Amino acid sequence: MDNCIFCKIAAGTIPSKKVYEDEELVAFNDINPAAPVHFLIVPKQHISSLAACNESHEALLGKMMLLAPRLAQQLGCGYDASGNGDGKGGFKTLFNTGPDGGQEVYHIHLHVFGGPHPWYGKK
Ligand code: DGP
Repeated sequence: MDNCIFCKIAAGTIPSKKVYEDEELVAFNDINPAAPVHFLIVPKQHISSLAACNESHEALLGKMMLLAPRLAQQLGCGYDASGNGDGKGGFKTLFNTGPDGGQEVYHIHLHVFGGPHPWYGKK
């Protein structure tokens, strides 16, 4: 999409601090971080929001979700899921959807926040 900022970031025509890229997805640091670690996982394909997804997007959405713990681990806020909520670390994931959901950029993105607990929920 011509005037979509995340399409431009995905294409590399607008700079960003990328933390991951493959043929379908890109992840980059949020320009206005709400936590010590705050990145966005974004499909290169333009999809306006979670509400615009259908069955054809299941694999892509699953890939986005599974990338979150992997990148969180790499960026120092992973969580060892072999326990039962004990141990340390962890992160929060969020899709804002639509005006009442607080969505500002209409290209679907998964927020990933990490850092000490008081930072959580500020977005
Ligand atoms: P939201 O649509 O409310 O879920 O959040 C959009 C997020 O995108 C917001 O936290 C700020 C971030 N953002 C907006 N424009 C840019 C940009 O040009 N570069 C980067 N890295 N992040 C951006």
